[in-house]
Amino acid sequence: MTNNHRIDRRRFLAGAAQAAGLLLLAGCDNLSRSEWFPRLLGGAEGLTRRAQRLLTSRKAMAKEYTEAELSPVFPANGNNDPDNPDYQAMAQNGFADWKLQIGGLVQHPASLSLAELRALPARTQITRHDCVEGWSAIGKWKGAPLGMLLSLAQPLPAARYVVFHCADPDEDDQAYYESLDFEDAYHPQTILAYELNDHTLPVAHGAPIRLRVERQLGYKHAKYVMRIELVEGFESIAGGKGGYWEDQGYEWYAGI
Ligand SMILES: Nc1nc2c(c(=O)[nH]1)N[C@H]1C(S)=C(S)[C@@H](COP(=O)(O)O)O[C@H]1N2
Ligand SMILES: [Mo]
Repeated sequence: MTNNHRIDRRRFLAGAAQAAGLLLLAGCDNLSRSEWFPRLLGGAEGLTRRAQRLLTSRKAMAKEYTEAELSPVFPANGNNDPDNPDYQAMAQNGFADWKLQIGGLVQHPASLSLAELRALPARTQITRHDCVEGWSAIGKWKGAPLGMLLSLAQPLPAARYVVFHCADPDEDDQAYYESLDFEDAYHPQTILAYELNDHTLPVAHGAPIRLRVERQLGYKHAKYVMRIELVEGFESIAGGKGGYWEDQGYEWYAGI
């Protein structure tokens, strides 16, 4: 790691103390954006009723549940133990050497250890996970709000999507990846979770961190996130459709 990179990281972390304030700033961004939402909806000449519902519902919070409603068992699905020697070595070591990279179209690229992520203000939420394969489970997730990390990294004006690169390759060595637009990336319930049901996130569920994006289907919730990249478009990444399953024909916006 270059010295420059270290300095960047220190500056990045110094900002963490102001994270709550920055979150408010991010909120303001959303507010100013929400100024044109009502106008858009008010003069909805070109908009169908269905499109209006889509716009308004994307602002909504996903339902949250109580401890009493937690599923007795939360199934693990998809890859549950990445076939990747680098990942296996980090897991052996309790992810002490793991670092989350944040880069691409940002002012302040950063790399954060698990301890550093855990030191940031956290959000805890009990939500229902819905997999397209036909099962659901209610779990309690704790993690760092993605919006806060993005505010610290400061996306450049050209950035439009947040891409999550994962550790697990499939049989054809195709890496799992996912992407969100800023609407979902800055949503308060979008977090990088490092705990499930009050325990350190197990490998089967995406250790050391996995995305929770609560108003979308299971496959959007990238596990084993290694690197976050801000991009203008995702056409040039893998199959070009913005995600591992999207490249095989699934919807990019998998709203529930
Ligand atoms: N990296 C990675 N993320 C992934 C998957 C995967 O195979 N690899 N599967 C997805 C699917 S289809 C679902 S339903 C959820 C399952 O999360 P869980 O194992 O915690 O239940 O993870 C999603 N994220
Ligand atoms: Mo799924």
